[in-house]
Amino acid sequence: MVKISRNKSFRKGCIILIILLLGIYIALSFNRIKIKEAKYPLVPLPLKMEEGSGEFVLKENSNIYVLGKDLEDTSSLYNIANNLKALLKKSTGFDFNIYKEEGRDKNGIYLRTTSEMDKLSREEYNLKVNEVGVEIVSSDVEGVFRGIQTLRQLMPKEIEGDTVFENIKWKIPNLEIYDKPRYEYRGIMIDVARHFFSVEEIKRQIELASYYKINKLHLHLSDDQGWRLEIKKWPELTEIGGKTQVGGGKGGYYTQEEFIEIIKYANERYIEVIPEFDMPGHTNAALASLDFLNKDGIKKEAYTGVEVGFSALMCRDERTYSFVEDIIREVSKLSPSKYIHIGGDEAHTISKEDYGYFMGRTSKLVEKYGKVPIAWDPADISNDISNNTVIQNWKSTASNAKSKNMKLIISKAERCYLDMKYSQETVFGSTWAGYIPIRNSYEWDPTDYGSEDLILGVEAPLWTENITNRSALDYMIYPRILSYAEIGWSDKNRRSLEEYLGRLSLQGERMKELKINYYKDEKIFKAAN
Ligand code: TNX
Repeated sequence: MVKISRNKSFRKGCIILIILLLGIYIALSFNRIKIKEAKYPLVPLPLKMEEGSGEFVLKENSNIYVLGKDLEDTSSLYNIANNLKALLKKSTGFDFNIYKEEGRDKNGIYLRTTSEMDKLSREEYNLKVNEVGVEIVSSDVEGVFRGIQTLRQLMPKEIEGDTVFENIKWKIPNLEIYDKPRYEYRGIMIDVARHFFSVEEIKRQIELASYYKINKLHLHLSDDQGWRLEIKKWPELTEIGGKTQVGGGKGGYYTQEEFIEIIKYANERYIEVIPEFDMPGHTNAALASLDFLNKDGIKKEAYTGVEVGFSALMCRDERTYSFVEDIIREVSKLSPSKYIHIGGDEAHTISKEDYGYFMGRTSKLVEKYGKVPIAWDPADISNDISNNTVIQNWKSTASNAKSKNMKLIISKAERCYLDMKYSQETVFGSTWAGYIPIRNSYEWDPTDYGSEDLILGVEAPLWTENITNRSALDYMIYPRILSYAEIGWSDKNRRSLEEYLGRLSLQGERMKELKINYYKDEKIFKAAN
């Protein structure tokens, strides 16, 4: 008897143990990141790719050929060819000639635009590689530029280095790629208000982002802690508001000339710079610079903390609107972008009615100067806001925007905020929207948050309350921006985490050559460490 019951409880024990082990195994394998090895490091993933056999080898006697559908295109192609030549020279040591002539089946790289593709989108391109050479063709120079980034990623990783490598065969596999983006808006935002970043820092980020086909740079140019763009009509904004930042450092601002320099540099890389002035909240820097913006006519103290939501413009005072119009007038002249971002977030001390009224008037002022307004949610709750305003959706369900058929930029904090930590170990950033490890930055789709027809694209914002230098900027942006670049560009049905991580792991070697201080998640970047 005793023996039998012992046996029984032994068996019971075994079953419980097996169930327990199985549970642990399932839990572990669910959390384990699976990586499928990749052949090419292409990010974002192109729409179609057909591999051939053999390769083209770029040699000292190769050339670059450019031919546009008109003279203007030929000269723009010549400019991007010049940048390509400079890039190739650093690592190959070759000093290529650039010829403005047909380059089909000639030894080298042939860049061209054609009117036969006119009906296609500006960014759509074809890239062909055979034994003789490479050809990139598009309806627009912009598409050729996107194709060049693909070409760079097909070359040996050393091509991104800045010293000459002697013994490398500069080969490109024979293949054909046909590619175009899913969304027209694929952005990154840098908050230069909480901490200021120099023209050189911003240019570097532009250059790096363009490698991944990002096409918008949104600059958050004003907040409680700083005003960062010179406004000729109101020099106090930068003389006073430009001289602070979080923690009380020296701050800084862009002169109008410097701002134009950034725009030009970005445009040469087919990135549109979108200026934002955050209003009616997040305005302490303006309130500290100009007395007439204050109810009591007295300038506020400079603010260098990190609280949000306390400051406000007077929403029923005409002096506010003439000030807002001054800003919009000057900026619309300076900035070639289609858009002006007017903020609209966290105006916690303003009544819903006043807030709605402000967003209505300000959105229409933007339109008066020929621009399309962008505003953060909850600007869509305003009854008066122009329906052409694009809502940047970071927090709410944007249900008003959706019912009014307003376009959306998806920037959900829990998915897209580059200032969220990767994990508990991350030293910079914050956690209010949770941790965003690489997996979470990739495994989602914009249509989780709205219907495809309303979505203009994706943007990843980097808020800089505690991001103070280049190395921290790099660390928070890279490699997560590659996820957003791919989500914005590539076909939803062809994306999978496992496959992406294989390509990302190869990108680690490239980011190393590019001297990016990226977050080297050791589960993904074994080889590069
Ligand atoms: C919310 S996102 C803000 C910013 C902060 C950020 C910090 C948004 C429109 N407003 O003012 O910098 O959180 O993550």
